[in-house]
Amino acid sequence: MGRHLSTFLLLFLFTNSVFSWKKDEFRNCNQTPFCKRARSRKPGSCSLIAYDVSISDGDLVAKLIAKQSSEDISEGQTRPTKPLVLTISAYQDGVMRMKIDEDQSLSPRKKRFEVPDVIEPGFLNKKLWLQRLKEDKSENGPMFVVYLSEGYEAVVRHDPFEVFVREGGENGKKVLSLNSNGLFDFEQLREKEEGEDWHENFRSHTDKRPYGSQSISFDVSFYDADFVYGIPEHATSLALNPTRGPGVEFSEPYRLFNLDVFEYVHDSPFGLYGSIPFMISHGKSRGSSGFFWLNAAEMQIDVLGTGWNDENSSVLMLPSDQKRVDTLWMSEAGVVDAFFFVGPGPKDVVRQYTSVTGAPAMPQLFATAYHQCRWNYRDEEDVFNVDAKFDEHDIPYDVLWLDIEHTDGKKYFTWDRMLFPNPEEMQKKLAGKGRRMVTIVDPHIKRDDSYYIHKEASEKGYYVRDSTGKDFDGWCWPGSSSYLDMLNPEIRSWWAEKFSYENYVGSTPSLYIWNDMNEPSVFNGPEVTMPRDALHYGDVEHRDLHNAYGYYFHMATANGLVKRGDGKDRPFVLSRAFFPGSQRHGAIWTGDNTADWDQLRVSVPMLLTLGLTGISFSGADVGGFFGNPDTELLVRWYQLGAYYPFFRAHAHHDTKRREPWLFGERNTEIIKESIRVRYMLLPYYYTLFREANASGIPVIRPLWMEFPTDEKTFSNDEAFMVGNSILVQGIFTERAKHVDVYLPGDQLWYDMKTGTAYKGGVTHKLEALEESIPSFQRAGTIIPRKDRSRRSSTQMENDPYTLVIALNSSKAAEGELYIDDGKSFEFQQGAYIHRRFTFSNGKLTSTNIASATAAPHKFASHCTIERIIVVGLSPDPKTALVEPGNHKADVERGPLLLRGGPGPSSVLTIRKPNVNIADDWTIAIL
Ligand code: NBV
Repeated sequence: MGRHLSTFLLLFLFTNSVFSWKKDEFRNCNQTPFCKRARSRKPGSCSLIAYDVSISDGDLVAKLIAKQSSEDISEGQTRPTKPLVLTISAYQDGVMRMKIDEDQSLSPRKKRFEVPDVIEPGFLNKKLWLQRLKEDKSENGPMFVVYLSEGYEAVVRHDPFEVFVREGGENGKKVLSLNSNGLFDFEQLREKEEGEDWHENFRSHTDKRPYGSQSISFDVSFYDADFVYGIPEHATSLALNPTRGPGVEFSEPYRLFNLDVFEYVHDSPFGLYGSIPFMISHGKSRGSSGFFWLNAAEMQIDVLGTGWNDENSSVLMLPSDQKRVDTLWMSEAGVVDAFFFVGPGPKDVVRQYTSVTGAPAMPQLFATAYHQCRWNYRDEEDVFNVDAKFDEHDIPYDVLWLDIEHTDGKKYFTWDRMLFPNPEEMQKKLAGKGRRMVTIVDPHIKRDDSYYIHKEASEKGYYVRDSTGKDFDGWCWPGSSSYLDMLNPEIRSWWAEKFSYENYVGSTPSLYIWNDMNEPSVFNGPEVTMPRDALHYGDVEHRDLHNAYGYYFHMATANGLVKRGDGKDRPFVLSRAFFPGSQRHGAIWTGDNTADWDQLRVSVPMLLTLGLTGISFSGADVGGFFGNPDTELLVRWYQLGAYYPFFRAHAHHDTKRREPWLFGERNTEIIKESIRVRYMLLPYYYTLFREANASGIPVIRPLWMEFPTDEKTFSNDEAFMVGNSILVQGIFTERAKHVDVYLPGDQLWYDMKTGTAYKGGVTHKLEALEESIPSFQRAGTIIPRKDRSRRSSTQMENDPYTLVIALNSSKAAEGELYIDDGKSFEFQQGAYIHRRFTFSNGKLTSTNIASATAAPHKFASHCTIERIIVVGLSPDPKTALVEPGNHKADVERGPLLLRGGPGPSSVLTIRKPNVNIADDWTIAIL
């Protein structure tokens, strides 16, 4: 009893300290010596020059050496530096890789850490053989130029050293550059000198720093850019605000350090749960370019506002007419392993980035539908009641989630058998309606000898070690906990085995997984995480891989789900922490947001940013995790959340219950309608998930990704595109009467509810309706839907389709539909259907666009098209002729668009053309 009480008290104390986030629990740049040093460095202070430039094994290689004379060194101005080695390689499709590391032939103190398992193996095969090295003269000595790809060259300037990509030709414009402001600095490993103290203290924690300072920093410039975007995760605007320079708002750099931040604020450069050091620029005149630094140590990035460097502008070597955005990148450790992406379109950059870090995994269809979560659904009865209520109210949902309280004492893979005596039956009962469940599996392992996971892990030596070599012991939900060393592939496969049906007792094929707290969160650790001097596989320090810890955990869990059973199903694992490449392992959500309007608003730029950086399957907790949303906020959140790629409602255990039917009949109806709209659009979403899987282009996109020359879109983060066809505008204020919606492009947009046409290129002041937020279909597009209302996506499988055609000014439109079995990997062997629908000259045509290697016969669909809605056709057609078959279908005017009201007379419906979705056919309107 006494022991339980003290455990409870300790837990209370620790969790309470987590439960009251104060800024000073986390380090700022001034308290982070490497950041402070890098930020105080003067432009032009880098004295490295590039020499011995040559081509070796198809790469450009050079040495970087300090220019100082021997007198400078003897006067003790600075330590002598050993040369660094620079390597530049080119890859297909406009990707350049640049590495800078210590010279291994000079036996550095240790090999600095390079993050393994992130680069997509196929990418390395895309290497091009650099050959043509030429030398250009410049005022400051030679510049070494290699042909990079069609229209682009890589240039290494000798003195001061600078690397840049430019458009082809001597006077080609710069696209991206590194060290143009002379801020490059690389602290090499060295032996400790007498009297030196390398310890770093923060609050009550000491980091032993056995290898001393080893940070790297440099400036990167993006040319012809109006804005830069990316580098999640921060709760802030889509276009990144400057962090330095005249009149800046943020005084801290954007921090990339995976942290469990309690009650994060909505407009801050503070680092949250995940980190992706990838930035994308965009500007009207040229388009986009991108820069990615593969490095898993703490990073801080400054966006330097115009005029940041006025007093030092003479150090710059830039043609005056070229606009640019300068940035400063600082990391605590690791090497420079950087990728330059030439674009030139935003979609090109994202494709180039995901060619390096991998394409987003194709989710199972159910995972793209609606998820119902709460901390916690208490017991089986609660689960069954919630499940039954969805049916009673005729609201579809696909997945019911169980949070940490379902376990026996926070020992993952176990069940609290008092509350969940028959987990298998419970899952089977839901599976009977085509529904799934998700349980949470966190990375902290309870140090309890009677817990099999702990017993095995400690016997096998599978835990991360503290700086003294003992198993690291930290405090988390279960009390004293250890953390598996996920850097080690052997441990990852051992972990993956834990998800087999035999090992995970009580699991069934309809159970999927949620990885929380994988930053990793350690309640009593420095900044609520693991000490940086903790040790991993191969004696890698935690500081080197901190930002990738959650990535490895997510990867191992996803592999576990792939392996279990017959290994046929695609996994579904939601993770809170992330790193480049996480898109290959599953979905991400934005963690513990709060039920307020600002957090509803910031969810849009946060998710758009994730999409730009490869993570297209992402969502924010609908309703807000902390606090009780009032009814209006909750309703608005459902209306917006229904368009998030990952659509899940979730709530903290201290909040009031908020299932969709608890807010009065009318609100239940409105929430139901927003969920149903998502279900109707599932065929469209699934097609977009496939596009993301094939090309990296995200499911939801900033407007400028679709309208790259429209400047008005560049900093719009209140609206977004779903694919290329739908624009959604959120409503982020209470009792809004009106909402301003900017509709880009020079074509029309059709209100998806009413069919009313709006001009593009104009901001429209629209009445804010209670029942829905504004959504528009772009003229010239075709959207596939399934309109019949069912309990879950599984039950829609054989339902017929509706096509919604919005015609442009040439009375033409096109769209796509992708279908597969919704669950297995067979689509990778060609078992899918991919159709293009084109409307022109009054005729709709369906053609096959599955790739030549596809084997569509392996996947058949007997679904038909039950309705075709055409918006924007003025003559009064009577009938439609379907070929082959030469049969007629009825055409009617003014039908329903989305449920909710009759459309205007420019909308017509072709009823029951009854063609098969997989076939070639035409339908002519007569
Ligand atoms: O597991 C409990 C919660 C979870 O509901 C939430 O979604 C996570 O982000 N978890 C965090 C731990 C406690 C947060 C206060």
